Amino acid sequence: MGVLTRILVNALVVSVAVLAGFYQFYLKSLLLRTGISPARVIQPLGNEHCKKIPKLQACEELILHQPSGLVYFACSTPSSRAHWIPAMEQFNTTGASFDDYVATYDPTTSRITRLTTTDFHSERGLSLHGIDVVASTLHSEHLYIYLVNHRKPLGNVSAYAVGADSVIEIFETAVGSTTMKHVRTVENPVISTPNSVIGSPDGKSFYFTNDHGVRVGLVRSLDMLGRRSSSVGYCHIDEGCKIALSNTFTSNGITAAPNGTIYVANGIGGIVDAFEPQTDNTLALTDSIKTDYILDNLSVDADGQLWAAAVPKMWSALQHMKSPSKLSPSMALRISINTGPNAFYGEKYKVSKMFEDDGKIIPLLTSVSYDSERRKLYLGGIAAPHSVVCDL
Ligand SMILES: *[C@@H]1O[C@H](CO)[C@@H](O)[C@H](O)[C@H]1NC(C)=O
Ligand SMILES: *[C@@H]1O[C@H](CO)[C@@H](O)[C@H](O)[C@H]1NC(C)=O
Ligand SMILES: *[C@@H]1O[C@H](CO)[C@@H](O)[C@H](O)[C@H]1NC(C)=O
Ligand SMILES: CC(=O)N[C@H]1CO[C@H](CO)[C@@H](O)[C@@H]1O
Repeated sequence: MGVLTRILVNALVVSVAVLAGFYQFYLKSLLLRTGISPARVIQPLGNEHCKKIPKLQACEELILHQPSGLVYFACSTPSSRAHWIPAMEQFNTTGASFDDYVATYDPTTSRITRLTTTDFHSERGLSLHGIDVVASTLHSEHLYIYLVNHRKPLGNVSAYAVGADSVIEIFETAVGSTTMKHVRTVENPVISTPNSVIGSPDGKSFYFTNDHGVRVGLVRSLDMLGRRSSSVGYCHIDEGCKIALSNTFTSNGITAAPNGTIYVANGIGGIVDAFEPQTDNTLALTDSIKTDYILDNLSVDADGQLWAAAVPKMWSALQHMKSPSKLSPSMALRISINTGPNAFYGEKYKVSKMFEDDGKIIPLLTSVSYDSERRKLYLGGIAAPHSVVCDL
């Protein structure tokens, strides 16, 4: 063999080995998580005692207010989602709704209240995604609402070229009120591709996930293949914003436990990471919880158990977001501290499937919250024609 041939053969052997390794360690588990190979079979679970809430459409995220049992939903319209989901590079502002809203659902009366804003006069409107609702430490009836608002870019520029001009809006309200009052629009370059948000009880600061490293461009598709470009940001209205955690892999849902532990879903990786916030507001990793599913948004119930919306079939999920009338299966997972016998062998967490549906009860679940006192499971879907409450 000549020198050149040898180099080529070596290069080929190395590439094949690298590709095989990539297949073995990354693609294979990715195909498994996405439900593509082996093809995942949907086994209905927990979906028998469910009631649809037809008025609450395309509610990407929902937050339970445990003391009152009220649930706060951030909603839009399915047709708007088909055009405008910046996280999915759907950038057609013509079909987008900029009249999205927050609504409450009261399980005792089934009453839905669309909160009106008295003083939010921005002609740029509301196009909602993640939401958090937090009771004030001083007056527990006083609530702060944090919203991810995907505005369309200003001026004569196409959103396809520059992406959404996303901000975090802070409102305040009282438990059971029908209105919300605008506190602040937080705009900052660090808030670039915001997805999910968790706010502080003083209405002044929040953490949020940036689901991609850039707003637009081909490079975003590399995220699916393991590029670590998403991040967690932190903002304080008096001090500005900073990156709290950089170079994360497909960060999506974020939630906090009452003791301050912050959980972030690594969507494509199917992992929930637990963090302790540091005094400088950066995040230190304390734990990683692995699941076999593509993960969405997270919540913690009053018993300290973590709930995650999971995507059993990734391919149909993508189809559903483009054309909301196409159904996509849904799944909810509960992650609890393992107290069973295998805890001894180091399995600290137990991941249990609690809800599974072919999409007819709810297509593409993106947010789940469990009221453990009233034993009610709330389900919202980014492009779903209704929201759902189930007795569990
Ligand atoms: C954008 O949405 C409008 C309104 O639904 C539609 O007429 C138009 O064809 C869409 N454009 C693209 C590029 O999809
Ligand atoms: C906006 O930009 C497009 C393309 O860049 C151009 O054709 C159009 O005339 C512009 N419209 C205005 C109102 O400036
Ligand atoms: C916070 O609570 C969670 C359970 O909700 C627990 O797993 C975690 O260890 C707690 N963290 C601290 C620092 O106590
Ligand atoms: C805040 C929020 O709801 N985030 C994610 C929930 O899941 C959907 C579906 O994948 C994502 O698009 C959202 O970004």
